[in-house]
Amino acid sequence: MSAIESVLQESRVFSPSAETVAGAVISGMDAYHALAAEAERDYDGFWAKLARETLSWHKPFTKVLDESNAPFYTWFEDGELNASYNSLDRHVEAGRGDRTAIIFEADDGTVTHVTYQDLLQRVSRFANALKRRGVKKGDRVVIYMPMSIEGVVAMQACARIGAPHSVVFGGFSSKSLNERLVDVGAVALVTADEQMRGGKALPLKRIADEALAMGGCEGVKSVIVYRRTGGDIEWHPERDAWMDELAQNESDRCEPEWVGAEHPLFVLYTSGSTGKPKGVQHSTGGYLLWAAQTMKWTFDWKPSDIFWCTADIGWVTGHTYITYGPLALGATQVMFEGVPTYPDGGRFWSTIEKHKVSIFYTAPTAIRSLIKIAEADQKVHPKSYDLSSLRILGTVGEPINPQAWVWYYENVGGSRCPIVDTWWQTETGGHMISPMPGATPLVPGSCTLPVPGIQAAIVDETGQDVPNGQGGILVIKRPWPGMLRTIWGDPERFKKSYFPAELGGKLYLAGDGSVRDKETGYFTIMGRIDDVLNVSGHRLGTMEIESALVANPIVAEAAVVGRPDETTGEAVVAFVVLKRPCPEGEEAVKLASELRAWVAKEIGPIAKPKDIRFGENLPKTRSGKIMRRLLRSLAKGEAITQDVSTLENPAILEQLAQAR
Ligand code: 6R9
Repeated sequence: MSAIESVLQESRVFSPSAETVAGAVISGMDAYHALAAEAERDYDGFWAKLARETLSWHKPFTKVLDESNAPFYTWFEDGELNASYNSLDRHVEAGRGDRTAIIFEADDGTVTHVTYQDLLQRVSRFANALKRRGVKKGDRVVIYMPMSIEGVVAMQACARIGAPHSVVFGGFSSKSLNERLVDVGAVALVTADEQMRGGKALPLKRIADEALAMGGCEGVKSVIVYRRTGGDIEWHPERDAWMDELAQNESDRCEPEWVGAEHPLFVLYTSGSTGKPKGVQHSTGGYLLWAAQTMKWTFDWKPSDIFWCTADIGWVTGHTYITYGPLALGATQVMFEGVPTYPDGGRFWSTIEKHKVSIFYTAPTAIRSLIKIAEADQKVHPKSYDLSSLRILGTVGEPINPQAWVWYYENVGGSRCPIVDTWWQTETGGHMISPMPGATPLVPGSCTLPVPGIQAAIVDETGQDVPNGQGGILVIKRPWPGMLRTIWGDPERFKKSYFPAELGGKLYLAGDGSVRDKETGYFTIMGRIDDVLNVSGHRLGTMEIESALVANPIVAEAAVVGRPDETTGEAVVAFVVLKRPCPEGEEAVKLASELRAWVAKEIGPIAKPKDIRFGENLPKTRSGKIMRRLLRSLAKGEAITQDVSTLENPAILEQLAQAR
């Protein structure tokens, strides 16, 4: 039975306990429905009230949603605020400066506590340092850093001076970093000498130097380096500066730059269905409201909680549920530098035990890989740790199969903690479809119902609603505060990608297929409907990987598809035609490993194909189109039952069935 079939047949229901319901932010389904009804009655009024309650405004807004230039919607447009003020100053001003903001757990287990007061001072110093190096409101700063307090400081300092940041995940290659520096037009780059993961030091500064040397980003005048390991690096004195040295000379006070609510807070690149990553641009006011409000609702967050989101700050989950959501609420959170398997597969569980984590948010891939390890070795099984501090669990990034869900529920949550399976995207800013832990009865594998106020629906190719029980295209029917505002530098692509004319131009197209349950109306996500793969919760464009492969001088042609994978959700399979005769035996194995390393260098290790298959050609229709559905079957090892009568070269199928 496939994962999707098993989700669709899932009928077990796990309802929150009376105790969980009683103290909850959204307490019971009636409360959930009441919020949704309130939003329905007065959409503007609903969000305006939350925006006033949840955020501190320097200048109050008088306008709420403006649809006059659709789909370039604006929210709270004439209001002014600062995201860093909302994340730090206001908690200190309210007398909560001594509260721990971040409990940093380093790769080697060293723990550092930072209070809100400390964090405010560090952010202010660094913001002053950026200003001294000429960074102004509206300038873009690229951040290429490890998981670190300094990473959060860099992001918050940019927000403080109104300079949109663009964080590039530390696993990306110099070429990917260069593309992003060029596209966003960065004036400064913040990086680290090295990063530590699983006991190993990995170079960041060296990759950053390479990226800058590739050209096109001469606007980058400053490279600011966080000293993480003290490892050897090259130094360009006219351009490079140490983060700690710069900050030492600065005042720990820095007046926040008040910006309009629509001022871009950040640009974050994500894969789309063409070769070029999209710079998803988020606003300050609407985004911050979304981060804080969903943190409160979906995680049922209370001041007494210790929150832990295991995502990296290089992804949207790290932006919303590390840098902005928790800090905007004044929460205490754990931030983790390392990997879940170092020093052993019990690292997540020992860290929960050590810091008494009460809300734990991670990815299905991590759970699936830890299940294998725990089942093989009882010592690192979650049952060998005291996890009684936990009260809520969450997942994000990809569908979770019911088996993994139930294991997580029983073994990590002790059959006590609701699991919030949160569906959302880089573009949505925060959670969109998710259970509310003190209300929604849970069905394993379903992300259940929309966040209050969100109108999610399933439509056909023409934009018409389809009945429950029938699969279709997932759309959002009304603009929401946390939505992306545009694609950096490419408003046309924004319109075409997310508000396509074929669906009428008014529906937000998420790019996922979904189905709603006939009785409950619960949503189940069936995966991407475009050429985007989801490997371990990371979005990868098939075209991006294909372009990387054909950039290799020996490659003539390449096609990339996904194949279901037990651990990573999907795996990358590449079909490659070389400019030389089709290799066989050891030669093929050697070339496949060279091409894998090539892709790692071009994009980053996460994009490495798991399988590479060589052929004299690719299966094509007579009009020259690559038949991807055939490639998908080949990748899965399925017998070809499809009609291949339109295929130009049927003999090729046998050759491509061999994996390397
Ligand atoms: C937050 C994040 C977005 C894509 C999205 C979908 C998949 C995310 C999911 C899920 C099933 C969930 N996705 N959450 N699929 N259930 N709970 O992951 O953003 O990196 O932009 O990826 O991830 O396919 O379209 P992003």
